[in-house]
Amino acid sequence: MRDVLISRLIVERYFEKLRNSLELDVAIVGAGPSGLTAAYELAKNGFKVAVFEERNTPGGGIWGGGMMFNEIVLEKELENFLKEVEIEYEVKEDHIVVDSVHFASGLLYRATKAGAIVFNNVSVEDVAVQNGRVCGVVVNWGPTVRLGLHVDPITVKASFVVDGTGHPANVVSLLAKRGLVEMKTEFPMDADEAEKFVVDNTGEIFPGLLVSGMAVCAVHGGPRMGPIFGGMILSGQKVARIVSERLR
Ligand code: 48F
Repeated sequence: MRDVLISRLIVERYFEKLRNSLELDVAIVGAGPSGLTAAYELAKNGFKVAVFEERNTPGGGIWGGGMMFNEIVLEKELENFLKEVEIEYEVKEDHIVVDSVHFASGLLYRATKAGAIVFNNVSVEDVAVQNGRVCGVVVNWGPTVRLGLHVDPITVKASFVVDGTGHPANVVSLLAKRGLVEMKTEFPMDADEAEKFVVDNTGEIFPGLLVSGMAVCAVHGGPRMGPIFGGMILSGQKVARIVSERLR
């Protein structure tokens, strides 16, 4: 019966992938633009990296563009990056405009092709902390967490963890509610300020835990922004650079 062969192929490959990912250089939480960019850069440089995404569809806020008009805008300085990852774009009025479906799928393709493993439907519900340092992520099925089922999670070891969970900064908030870090709140919309703020404040917030993308604004009290994504890419690149230097 071929159905059983199909099941076996899936189960064997998935569990091999999972077993090989139980000890990572970097665990990235959230497959939004900053997390995927960081995953791409780190995997490209030979680090063992996995992205944990609680939803079925990795890509975070990219797909919907602005108010579901599925186009996004980036700063012109991102042209070289888009060329490198072979994403098609148009330059208009000194900005880059990209089809958001093309952008999300292109980024995902590049990150996974470089060797990053994306575990979708897997939620990070806690972090592991030992000797005052974050040393892994505590994971469970996304639907299990959403339904509040009483099922214990499993732990994945990582030399560094990146909170790329966007506006709620879900990983940092786990430490904030225990009083281990201080967390501010996101400020009202200001795209001019926000892009720079995100990049400037991307970095380590607690030993072993770094923050990238919109989570930076929630953690450090920066303004929100609309469907302009240059800051997300630059933040993902910066977090990858910091982690790479520390791992070397
Ligand atoms: O929000 P998101 O796209 O993160 P980002 O990289 O980019 C922000 C922009 O999309 C946009 C913006 C900038 O222009 O304002 O919002 O900062 O993606 C975050 C991803 O993290 C997942 C969530 O489902 C989303 O796909 N996520 C959130 N919490 C968890 C998680 C969790 N606890 N475990 C796993 N994934």
